[in-house]
Amino acid sequence: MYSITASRRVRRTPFTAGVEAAGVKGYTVYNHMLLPTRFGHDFVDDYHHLKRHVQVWDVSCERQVSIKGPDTARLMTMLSPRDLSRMADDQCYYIPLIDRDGGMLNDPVAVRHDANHYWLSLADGDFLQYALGVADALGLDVTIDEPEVSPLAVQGPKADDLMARVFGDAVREIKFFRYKKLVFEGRPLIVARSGWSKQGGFEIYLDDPQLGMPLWNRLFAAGEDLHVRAGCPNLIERVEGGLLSFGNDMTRENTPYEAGLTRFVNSSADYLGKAGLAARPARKSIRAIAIDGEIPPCDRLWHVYAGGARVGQVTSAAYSPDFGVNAAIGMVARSHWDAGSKIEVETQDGMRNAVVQDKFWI
Ligand code: THG
Repeated sequence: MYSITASRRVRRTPFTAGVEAAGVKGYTVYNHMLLPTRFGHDFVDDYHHLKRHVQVWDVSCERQVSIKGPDTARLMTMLSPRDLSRMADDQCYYIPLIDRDGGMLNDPVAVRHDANHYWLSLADGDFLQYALGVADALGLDVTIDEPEVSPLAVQGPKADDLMARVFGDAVREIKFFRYKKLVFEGRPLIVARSGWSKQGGFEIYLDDPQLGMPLWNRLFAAGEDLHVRAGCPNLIERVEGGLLSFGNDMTRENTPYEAGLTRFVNSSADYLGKAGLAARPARKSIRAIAIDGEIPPCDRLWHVYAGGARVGQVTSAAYSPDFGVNAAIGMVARSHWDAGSKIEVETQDGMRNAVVQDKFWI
């Protein structure tokens, strides 16, 4: 296999030294930054550990786009089809961001500091440039930049116990997609109950790179008896949970409806993509798919067929040990999107029979 070469352009993070000392086995690049993909001897090893214990994830690549200033609310309202009008100052929202045709540009977690300051915790993509363009075209009074903020996720069933040892019992009171500012070495940090797994846990938004390794080391020292390990978003677990990967499972080609994010399209405002989106009723949609037989790594788009005609695609797939099935995320045309529909998936190792599911596994 090959390795990834870091550089100024493929950025290291405040935790990279810890990640390397923990024996990282694979990296990908996300928002021009290193993102670990594996620590154990295979994905299954990382998967079982995540579901049983607690892991610390360097997700610094979830870069923040900070939008600040008197016109922040106006810009946020223009960019997303999600109703932000009732969002509280300690709240996080998962929001689709769309272009004028309703095509998805990103699906960040929005973190609200106050009415005039948000962070968009981005998925892979250069959304900052689009936001700048919109703000300048509309003459909005906002400052848009990428602050020195690096999220560190603590995920797994023992996440509450580990976090309480480092940040105090206050962490236990944080509700889902809410945050508290909790002090580490004299510095208040945003600690949210969120993260890209279904195992529960937190994300710490570290805004001082100097504290990166002290925070990393403290979590590992505090969690020895909890079997804490370095980890990373796990392909198997996130496919079981139906957590979407922007750029893989949906792209600008797709609307939020097609991406299965209809519940986050509820703004009554005249956001930029409103008319475009209304003109594009979903003819295909995200589905959980169970694939028969043995499957190779899903490192490319797999076409989906029925009766010889193309009816969709599979974009993420992995064997799930807990459910004893090849779990997959795909997009399927209306004609075959009902649960129980039989389809065929073309992998690089050949055609496989598959069945559309009514829901994801967790
Ligand atoms: N946390 C933070 N930033 C992120 C991610 C994250 N940026 C990149 C990427 N992940 C953005 N994409 C997602 C996708 C799904 C979720 C969060 C970010 C998610 N979804 C939950 C679900 O679908 O069950 C909950 C959604 C809800 O109900 O609000 O968590 O993980 N900081």
